[in-house]
Amino acid sequence: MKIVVLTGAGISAESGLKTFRAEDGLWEQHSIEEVATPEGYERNPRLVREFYNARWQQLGNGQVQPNAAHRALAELEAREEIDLTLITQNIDNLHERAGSRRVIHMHGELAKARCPRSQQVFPMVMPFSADNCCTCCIPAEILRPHVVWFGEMPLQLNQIYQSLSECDLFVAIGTSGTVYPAAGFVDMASQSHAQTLEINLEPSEVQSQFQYHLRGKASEMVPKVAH
Ligand code: BJW
Repeated sequence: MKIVVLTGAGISAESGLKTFRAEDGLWEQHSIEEVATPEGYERNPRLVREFYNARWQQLGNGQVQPNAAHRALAELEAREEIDLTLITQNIDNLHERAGSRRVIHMHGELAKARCPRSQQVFPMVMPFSADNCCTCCIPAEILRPHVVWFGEMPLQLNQIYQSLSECDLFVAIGTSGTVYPAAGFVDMASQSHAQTLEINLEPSEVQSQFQYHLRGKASEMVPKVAH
């Protein structure tokens, strides 16, 4: 059975990471234009670096651990009869830390940095600063976070579209369905005659496009469905 799972910030919420659009979420303290666009980075790179450094610090402080939902997806991947494509919009590494081996990070990864000129990706030695430079260009460029901001192209889309066109089941977990192209995946999966299931605390913006819904916490719902 071919399953495509799309995860969003909600799956990491119970691990202690903030979602974006909750009342006390990441966007409450920052405007999207400030920290999630290439223009914002150009205007104030220091602020953007601080935003990602703070998130890195939180992730690495030992208190943030994968939860039961991350673990259930790792166990699902290990099952022989299941061909799982796990796509995450999250830049944290909680899926990998739970044991998932093949994760598509369509919006990038907090633990990596990228040369803005050559696009070469480097493992990041945190924190981000104006001193972190690439080794691929002369003169060396200041590395930017390896994340996908608004207006930029998400990563590994060809592979994602291929798996959506072939899947039997599409499951979205903990995502508000406000950001495209990810919010459009349910439509693509439906067109490929896949069954579709949304697991979320509240109805997402695209909930009407799903056949099945489970309302509740990912850490409770995902293990129930996956076992
Ligand atoms: C729980 C829970 C618990 C809580 N259990 N649930 C139409 C088509 C195509 C594109 C566009 C379009 N219209 C506009 C666009 C452009 C734009 C866009 O979508 N804008 C919207 C504002 C409308 N998109 C882009 O620019 C993208 N690029 C692009 O489109 O390129 C061109 C292209 C064209 C055509 C095809 C393909 C490409 C790029 C988008 C980049 C988004 N980047 C960010 C930042 C990443 C780095 C970082 O982390 O800092 O990605 S923004 C932010 O939003 C982040 C997230 O990945 C993303 C989605 O957020 P998510 O995960 O859904 O979080 P929340 O907070 O919104 O929701 C959490 C949910 O969990 C809630 O519903 C809770 O209820 C729930 N929850 N606790 C279960 N315990």
